[in-house]
Amino acid sequence: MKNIGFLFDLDGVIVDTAKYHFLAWKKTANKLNINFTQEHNELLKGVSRVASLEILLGIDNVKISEEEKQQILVDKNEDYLEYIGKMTAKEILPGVIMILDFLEKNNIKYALGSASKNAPFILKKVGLYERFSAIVDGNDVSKAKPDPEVFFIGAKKINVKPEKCVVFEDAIAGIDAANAAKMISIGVGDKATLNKADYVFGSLSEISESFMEKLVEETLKK
Ligand code: B16
Ligand code: MG
Repeated sequence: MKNIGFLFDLDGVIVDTAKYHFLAWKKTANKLNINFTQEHNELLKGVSRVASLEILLGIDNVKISEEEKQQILVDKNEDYLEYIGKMTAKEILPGVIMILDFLEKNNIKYALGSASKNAPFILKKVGLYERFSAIVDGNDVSKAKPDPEVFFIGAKKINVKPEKCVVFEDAIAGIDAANAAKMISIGVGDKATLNKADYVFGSLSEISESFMEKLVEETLKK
C-alpha cells in the first residue's frame, strides 16, 4: 500500500442524494407552510440534518418548540429513507467507478467522509460499501464541515498522514475543510463556486487516468 489516501464526500460526489433530501424537506416545508425552493436546497448541501432544519425554518422565520423539531427530524428522515431505500448501482455518478478502480489497481487506500448519518446505508444500496476501507459519517463527527474533523478522522482510519490525502468534495464547506486539513482539494461542480479548491471538475467523468497519475505523484512528493 502507498502511504497516501483519498477521501470522498458522498452526496454530490459518489451519488446525487440532494434530490431526495429536497423531496423530503419539501414535504416538511409544506406542513409548516414554508415556501421551500430548489435554490434553498442548495444551501443544505453538505450541511448536517439539524443545521438543515434551522436553515429551513429561517426561510420564513418560523419558530417551533424543541420537541416539534425532534419530531420533524425523525419524520423527515423516514421520508428520506423511503427514497434512498430504492437506490441502486445505477445512481453511482459517472467517473466514480473509474477512479475507485484506479486507486485499487495502484494500491491506494480510500475512505468516505460525509456529513450524512445515512452514509453506510446509501453505500450498501448502491453496492459500494465493501469497497471503502473506512467510512466516516455524521455519527462520527462532533464538528461539521468547514471544520476539518471529518477528514482528519478519515485519514486516521486509513492510517495516512492528513497532508498525504486528497479530498473530493462538492460543497464549499467541504473544500474549506480539506484546505484547513492541508489536504489536496478537488472540487466537483461549479468552477466559480468552488474556486478555493486546488482543482475543479464539472463531474468526476472529466477526470482522466493521466490526471490521477499526476495527482498521485504530487501527493507522494508532499
Ligand atoms: P442525513 P454529504 C450531506 O451529505 C448532504 O449533502 C446534506 O444535504 C445532508 O443534510 C447531510 O448529508 C446530512 O444527511 O440527514 O442523511 O444525516 O454531502 O456530506 O455526503
Ligand atoms: Mg456533498
